[in-house]
Amino acid sequence: MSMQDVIQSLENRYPHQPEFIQAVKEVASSISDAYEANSDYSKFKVFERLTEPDRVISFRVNWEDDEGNIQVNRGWRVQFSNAIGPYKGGLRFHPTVNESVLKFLGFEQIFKNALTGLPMGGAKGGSDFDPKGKSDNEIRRFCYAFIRELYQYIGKDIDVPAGDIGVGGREVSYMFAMYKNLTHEYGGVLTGKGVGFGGSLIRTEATGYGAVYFLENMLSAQNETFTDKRVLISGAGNVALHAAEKALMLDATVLTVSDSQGTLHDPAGFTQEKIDWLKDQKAARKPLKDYVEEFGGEWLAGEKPWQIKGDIAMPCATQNEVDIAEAEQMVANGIKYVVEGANMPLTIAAIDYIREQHVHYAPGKAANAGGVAVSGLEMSQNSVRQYRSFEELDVQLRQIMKNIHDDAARATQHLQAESTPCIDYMAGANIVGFKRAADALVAYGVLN
Ligand code: NDP
Ligand code: 2IT
Repeated sequence: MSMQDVIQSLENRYPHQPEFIQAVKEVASSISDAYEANSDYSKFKVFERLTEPDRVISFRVNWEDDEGNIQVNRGWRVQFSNAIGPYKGGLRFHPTVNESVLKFLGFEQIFKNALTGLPMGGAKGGSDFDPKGKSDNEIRRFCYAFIRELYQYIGKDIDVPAGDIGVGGREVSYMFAMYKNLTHEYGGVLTGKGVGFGGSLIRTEATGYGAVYFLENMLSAQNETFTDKRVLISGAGNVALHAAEKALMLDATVLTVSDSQGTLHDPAGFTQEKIDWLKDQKAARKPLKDYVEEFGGEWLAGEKPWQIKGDIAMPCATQNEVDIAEAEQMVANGIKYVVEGANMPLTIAAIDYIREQHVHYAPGKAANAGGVAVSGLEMSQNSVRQYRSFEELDVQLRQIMKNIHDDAARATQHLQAESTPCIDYMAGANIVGFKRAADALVAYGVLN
């Protein structure tokens, strides 16, 4: 079957999984030459195998709310591929979670994890549970109930979950506690645990910091620096606020963050004090717009950040948050670099448009791989039962992001068009990630 036939059969089989089909098409669009260059790939049906998860585990989660009512949610774990290491990827708790979203995320995770150079396969999981408006006790009871269902399918050498939207250190620690309680095993199993009982330093910061380290390499490839660059960030969660913090540390000016309610624009730029305030405000689940009373700036209710003029855009909220109209707005407002902190934040039409406009573009699977990379370092620290220092891990994270940048750039060097200064990181990341997983499948023969 050709890659096109595989996609057609996926579309026939999964007509209700648009996000998953979108992610497959995006990868397919850049790997066809690499695929055809190695006849083993079609002989061993590598594309067909990598686009069907090893398994999807779905389950019901019963939990009790503060009023004593029984609540019922759905939970999933998509174990996509363990070709190059144990299944690895985050858990998302958000009302929009469904099988399509988790399959797209699990599929992307295969290539992202391969890009880190660490031995990790791809997976994703989560629930349609909405943490918003829930008490701390309800969150704890939900996390316990979720892992009570999932624990039998995961393990430190089998499948290692972590956080994602709606799941941070607190939730991971509750789930780790329940896993430990049920299995009597202190092996690590989830990453992003609290520091002091197995968690790694810099895991919290790693995705946002890593995305900015990736950007640092993109800028230097164009002989540019962060100085005088205006950065627009969407999202105000873990990834967004740590991206803002690192961009500030490297001398950029960060003008916006946002959430599902609107955009916060501070023309004076965020300082560390302001970012610390934002972290506290989000942790307390209080509104972003209170910032204006504290520090000034403007609150744009219901708006996204792309109406503001800037040089660099970092979408760090969620999938498909930037469509073609917003991509046009970015270009019209002077954006020259788009770096995806979120997973698949741009629609295919938006990606096509900014690339046509010669905007430097880094796809999420390359730019946001810092989080899972440090998860990989947490796994190795857990295995040897030792901790590494913040400074040591920061150096490693920065080096991993440089390696991903350089590997992706090298993979497409021979295709570099003279008409554009842009490096094709999208094709590069897809080709490098795909080959690493595909070569393992060829070596295994018929098995996974
Ligand atoms: P958080 O839960 O910490 O923050 C999510 C942020 O995005 C919040 O500001 C939230 O706003 C906003 N958001 C979420 N969903 C929507 C939506 N449907 N519409 C508008 N805004 C939305 O999550 P993270 O920062 O961890 O994750 C952000 C992105 O980064 C995701 O795409 C995730 O997959 C990706 N990512 C995360 C990694 C990690 O290590 N955490 C690693 C690699 C990628 P509000 O609070 O109003 O809901
Ligand atoms: O999308 C991602 O890479 C994550 N949410 C982090 C996964 C992980 O296992 O650390």
